[in-house]
Amino acid sequence: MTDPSTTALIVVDVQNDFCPGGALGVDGGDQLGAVIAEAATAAGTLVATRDMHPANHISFREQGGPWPPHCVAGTPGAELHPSVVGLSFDIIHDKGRDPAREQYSDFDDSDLADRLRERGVTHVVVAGLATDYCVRATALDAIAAGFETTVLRDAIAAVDVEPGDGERALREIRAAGGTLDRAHLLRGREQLAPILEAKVRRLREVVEGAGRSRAALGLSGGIDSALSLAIAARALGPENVFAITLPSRHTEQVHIDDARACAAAAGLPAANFMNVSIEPILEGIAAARPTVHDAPLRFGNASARARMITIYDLAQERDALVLGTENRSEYYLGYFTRFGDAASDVEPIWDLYKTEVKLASEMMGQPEAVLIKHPTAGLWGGQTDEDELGFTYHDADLAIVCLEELGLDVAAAAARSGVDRAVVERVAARVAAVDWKHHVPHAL
Ligand code: VGL
Ligand code: ZN
Repeated sequence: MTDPSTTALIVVDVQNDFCPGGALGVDGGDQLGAVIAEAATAAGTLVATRDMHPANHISFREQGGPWPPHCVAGTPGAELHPSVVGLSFDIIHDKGRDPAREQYSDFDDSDLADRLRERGVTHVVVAGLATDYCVRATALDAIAAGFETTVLRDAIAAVDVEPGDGERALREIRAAGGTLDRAHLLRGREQLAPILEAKVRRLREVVEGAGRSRAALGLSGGIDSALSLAIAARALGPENVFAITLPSRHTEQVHIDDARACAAAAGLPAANFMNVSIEPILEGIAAARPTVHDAPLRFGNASARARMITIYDLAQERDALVLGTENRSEYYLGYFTRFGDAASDVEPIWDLYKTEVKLASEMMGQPEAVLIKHPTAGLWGGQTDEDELGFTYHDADLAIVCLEELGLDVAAAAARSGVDRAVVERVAARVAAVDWKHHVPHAL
């Protein structure tokens, strides 16, 4: 992409104290090593920075500062984390040694800019910790110092003292003229493995936090519900998960069989899998709303809401939380029914794009038949999502990452992703058209 000889990668403060278990541990801080190592191969100059404080630093709580003591020079917490320690850094830059000054930026009162310029660097790529403090300040100062500046979105992690701090910092960096990129537009197995582990852990915490031990969800025979189920079975034990498949007249037998196979693959006892037709509910709806059949979309939405009522009642009967099955692709494309499949207590796969869901389902041992099937919302006979949307999920996923996460325009998103420009345009139009669905209800 860019010329390595004029590019420096600055690995900000990936130190033991900023990783989980450290004095100021940042969630995911220990997971950046693989992406950083990859990014390092495209940079002619590799810089590590370290927060390096005296024991009486002004930012520590005992001195009236906001932080617990961290990265005290000479302690193990101040050393580079093992995930990056093996890289051959050209420059190791320390900051924060003055007891009386906070220094979040590596360019603050330092010769780093000059040292980079001496090496012919014009482009600075920033990775590391923490997005909302030292990454933010370092990127903003790199821009101010005249470097073309890129923050690697998949090689950073935020403290998020207030939820959203990390995202706000990235918006600020873009507004100042910086750009965002990712080493991988979509995550592969290596990146997904720790994410799935974390989901298993967090689901257990959330269910326990709600004073429950069980979860219930609808199974369609597709990969999204299969993955939510697999995560739940691992988190709570298969005996504590209830799965129900809810066919209508349009549901082909193969999907019911696949749903049963998913439940079996996740280890659910046979009694925890239920198959209940929603036709009686649909008849009731049609009695109240005789024209519900007039448009496939109306009937489809009514079906999704009929399923929601059934799942919630099952959950209440079993004292379970309801798991949703919405993924990131459906979220951005607005491909969900409000109060239907979008209704849930927990969304286990909300942050995963469809392409990633497929890989994750494979990693969690879901059946081959489910993995290779064309995604369908099952709203009417023969329906497939990709026919209905007019593009493939894989293309949509790449386009959405570039448009929404990197903030690129259509032309730049097409160039970065390799997806046909006309497709990117269609995806962008759809994402924009359904944006209102993420802000409902609109309170006036
Ligand atoms: C940092 C808080 C305190 C950072 C340093 O490296 O982002 N954050 N000191
Ligand atoms: Zn510090």
